[in-house]
Amino acid sequence: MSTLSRSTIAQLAEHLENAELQAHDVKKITDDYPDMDWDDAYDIQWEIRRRKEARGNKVIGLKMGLTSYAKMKQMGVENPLYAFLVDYFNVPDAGTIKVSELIHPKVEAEIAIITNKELKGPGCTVAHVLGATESVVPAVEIIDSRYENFRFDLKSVIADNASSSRFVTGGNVKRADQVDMKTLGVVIEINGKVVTTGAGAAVLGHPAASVAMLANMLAERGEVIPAGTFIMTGGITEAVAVKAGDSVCVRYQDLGTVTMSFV
Ligand code: 0L1
Ligand code: MG
Repeated sequence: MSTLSRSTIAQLAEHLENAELQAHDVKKITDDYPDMDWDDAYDIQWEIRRRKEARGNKVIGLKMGLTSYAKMKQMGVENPLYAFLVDYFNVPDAGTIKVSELIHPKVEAEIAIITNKELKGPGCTVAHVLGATESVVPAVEIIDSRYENFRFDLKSVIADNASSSRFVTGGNVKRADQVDMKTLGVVIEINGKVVTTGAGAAVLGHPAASVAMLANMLAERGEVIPAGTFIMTGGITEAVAVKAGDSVCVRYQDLGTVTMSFV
């Protein structure tokens, strides 16, 4: 049940997308719309997606965010959220990312999967996800909340496409039966120094649980995860702020490394 009118949804989508495209921050939208509900928040996100597709951008994947209990606590939110990824978010491995195109980027190490069967909720489980996983891919997300100082609540950040801005994949892609996503370790190094480490279990106990949650959340809007979808399952580590001049190398147990430079 939405509370905002179609025109307010469209206006807020334009406002947040402009902040992303012009790399400037804004106040969290619930300050002006305190009564907006969860449907409104996702309606704004879906409207941003529609705007990008209408402009010719391709949706190339989905993501879950705020999937670690530590991060939910850190950001003061109660639940994970989902968002979409479009073509221009993708940066090749060893590529460069211009900080002038972003507001206040942070990097987080993630495990992504590519599905080979449709996943449909409600009732989607870890077992269904593992049975539908074609491959496991190391991925690094660059998040960039459009909100001042990353200060937001869950509804505002859902509307802002979960702070999505860039992502990099690389390393070695493996089949689901070749890796244990739960114990898989990662190390983030910035300028050659280890800044944080983690294991896949930080993501809702198992990264596949995050994908199951995604299927179950999408079911509430009558949507499915189509076969062949690339899905980033959520940060294993805390998100680490980066600046121009930083070189990031994320080492994944069994999956190689993903690197990028900020200029
Ligand atoms: O991918 C994510 O976990 C993004 C969550 C959005 C919250 C944030 O910007 O930290
Ligand atoms: Mg993320």
